[in-house]
Order: sequence, then C-alpha cells, then structure tokens
Amino acid sequence: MTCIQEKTIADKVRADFPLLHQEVNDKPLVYLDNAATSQKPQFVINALRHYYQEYNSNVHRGAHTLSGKATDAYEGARDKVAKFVNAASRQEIVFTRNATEAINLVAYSWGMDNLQPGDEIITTVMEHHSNIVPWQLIAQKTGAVLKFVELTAEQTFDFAHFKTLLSPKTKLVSVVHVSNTLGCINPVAEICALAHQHGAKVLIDACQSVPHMPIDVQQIGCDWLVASGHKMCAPTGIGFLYGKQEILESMPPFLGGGEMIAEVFLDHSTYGELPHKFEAGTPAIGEAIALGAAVDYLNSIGMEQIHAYEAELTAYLFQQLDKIPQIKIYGPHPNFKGEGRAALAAFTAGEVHANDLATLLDQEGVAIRSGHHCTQPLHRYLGIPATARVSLSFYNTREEIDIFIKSLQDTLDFFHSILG
Ligand code: C6P
Repeated sequence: MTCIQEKTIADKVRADFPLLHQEVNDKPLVYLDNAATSQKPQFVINALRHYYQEYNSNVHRGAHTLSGKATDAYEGARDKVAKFVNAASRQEIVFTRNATEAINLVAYSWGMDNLQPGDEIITTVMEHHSNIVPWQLIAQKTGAVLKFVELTAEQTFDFAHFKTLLSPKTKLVSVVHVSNTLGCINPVAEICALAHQHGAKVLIDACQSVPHMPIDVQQIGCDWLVASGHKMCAPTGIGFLYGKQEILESMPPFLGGGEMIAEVFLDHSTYGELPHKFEAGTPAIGEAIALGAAVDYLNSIGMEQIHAYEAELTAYLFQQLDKIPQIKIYGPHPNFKGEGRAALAAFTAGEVHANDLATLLDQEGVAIRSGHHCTQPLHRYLGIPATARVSLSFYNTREEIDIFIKSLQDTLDFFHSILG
C-alpha cells in the first residue's frame, strides 16, 4: 500500500522564495535565522519592483496620476496592516522604519509628556535592547525609574513578580510578546488587564509574534503594539506602531517636517490628523506597499495555519536537540505538539563557543545566529556570554532540521576530537 503524504505549508510555498534555492559554501542553503529577518516571497519583491518601475511618485502631495496611484497603494497598505492586527481604525496604524523607531516614538512623544520624577516603568529582563535603551534614555530625562520583571524557574515571565512591582507609581508597562531568545510567549492580555487596573499604559513589542501567529490588538487590550516589516516577509525600512486612537491623539508629534502638518506659520504650526501627525517627511513608500503585499501573502496562507505548522516544526526540533546531551536550551520546553513556545531555540553546547558553532555550521550551508541577540541583560541574568540560536519560519522543513542537527552533531564531534 502506498502512503501519500499530505503536502506541508513549506512544500507549497518554498518555490515562492527565490533566495532559498541557492548554494552557500557549495551546500544547499538551510536558512534558520528567521528571527533576525525573514526571507521575501517573489510576490513581495514584485510589489516593490512594480512601484519603482510603474508608479514611483511621492504621496499625499501630487495632483498627477502617478502620485494618486502611489497614495492609494500606500494608504491601502495601511488598511491591510490595520485589518491584520484588528485595529479599530486605520488612523491607529503609524508607519515607522521598524519596531525600534516605533518604541522610540512612544518613549519620546508619550514618555516626555507623561513621566515625572519617581514614576515607574515596568519592563522585563528578557527584553530586546530596543525595549530597554529608549526607556533608559527617557528615565534619565524625566527622573522616572525602571523596574524589571524577572523569570520563573521555567524561564518564562514571572507573573507573581510582576504583581509585586505594580503600584500607583507604575505609569507604563512595556513587554515583549515573544522573546527572541527564550521563545516564551508572554500572557500579554493578562498583563494589559492587570496594568490597566493600576492605571498604567501598556506597550507590546510584537516583533517576534506578528510574523508567526494571529494578532488581535483589541483582544490583547494593549495601548500600543510595535512590529518590524522585515521579519514578516516585507522589506527592511518599514515597520508600524499601533496605538489606541484617543492615546495617539493626545500625544505630541515625535518628528517635525513636511507631511505631518496642517498649517505652518513662522512662529508656530498646527498638525495633521492621525496617522499623518506621526509620519514626518517622505515615507518609505515602496516598502510600505510591499508590507501590504506581505500581509496579503501571509493571509493567503493563514496565520492560524502558519502557527500550527511552526508548532509541529518546533516539536520536531526539540525532539532532535534533546537527543544531543551537551545541548542546553534556554526558555520553556514545548509540549509534545510543539505548543507553549515560539519556533526558535537559543542554546549552549558545553565548552564550544556559540560563534564557533555558527561559523562551522555556515560551512555546511546552515545559517543560524550566535551571540547575545540584542538581549545582553538577559544573557547576563542567565550567566552566559552567548548562545547559538536557530529560528524557524513556515517555509522551513523537517529535512532542513535534519541537516542542521547532523551538522551540529558533526561540529560537536569535531570539537571533542580536538579538545579531548
Ligand atoms: N531582533 C533578532 O535577531 P528592529 O531592529 O527594530 O527591526 O527589531 C528590533 C527587535 C525588537 N524586539 C524584538 C523582540 C526583536 O527580536 C527585535 C529584533 C532581531 O532577534 C535582530 S537583533
């Protein structure tokens, strides 16, 4: 009897990604650095090329046909992003360069206006530098104080500790949804509900969740949420800030210049409506349009389906990594279905340095990341200088995980043969 295997999502979509079909160091590329940046489907590349070849024009200012076309496509991309995260209105989506710029926008615009000496900002020890450094800068300027939620024994968000940090002094909670190092999925809806009971606002860094699972900002209940396009099949140079309309309306502009004004006089200016108030200067038009195409592409596969397939891959990855005794993975372990954490694993391998591992794996065509992944405080908290990190996407396959595991095992065997 022949058994016909059902096609996986990866089987169906791999042909869409031109970059995946190449050799690196004379070996077929196995790209497992998706948390750093995702690859781009031809559909998205075409959207960018099409803009530059067919209707490159500035937006919101030209009476001519091409400018109208560019404006419609740019604003159409905003509608797509708004729907993708279930924002209540398109005014709630501000295009930024990336998630980092979106956090800085909130830190400078809202933070400088609303934080006083002694006010408290709660964040966590697992944050990316992008969700620590802007708050340090604002704390230095305003006299606000930073507090950090620590980890549970399973290396997840310690909710009990979070509760002890909340007080009437808490003005802001800024938390990552999915850690880029621990892979834990934080209980963001519960965090928002509790923070709001204490009168604090909440920002969610959704860089590592938006590309991998359905996101509903209204269900989460956050005040702001940020993400980067380049991690969700779109180009670099484009990201977005979601903010509740009444909060964005109450915030002053972050950057001043063209596009964001209503009227300019020599001694003062009035500002445009949302979201333009926060989009000073000529935006990344083609990149925003391509982000809209990336949203269309992800929707055509389905975010539920992507999440479920990546969970299967996660279960398989952990089964295989667990067979190698020297490997210590950080963050929570998934259940047998691969649920309970994101599709990435940051790990150490005994005495072998993560950078050496990544360099030798690269010789086998396997791309992983090594170092601190912009979470130096977390690495310090865990008492380790660096980790190697493998991070998956919906276009990865079990066969690629097998190649990674074999290369990893061969590399470790090599090191043990020379280190004794
Ligand atoms: N993490 C990684 O390899 P930008 O640079 O603005 O696009 O994204 C910043 C950022 C913010 N938060 C989280 C949770 C992130 O993972 C990142 C980017 C990459 O893990 C590059 S350091």
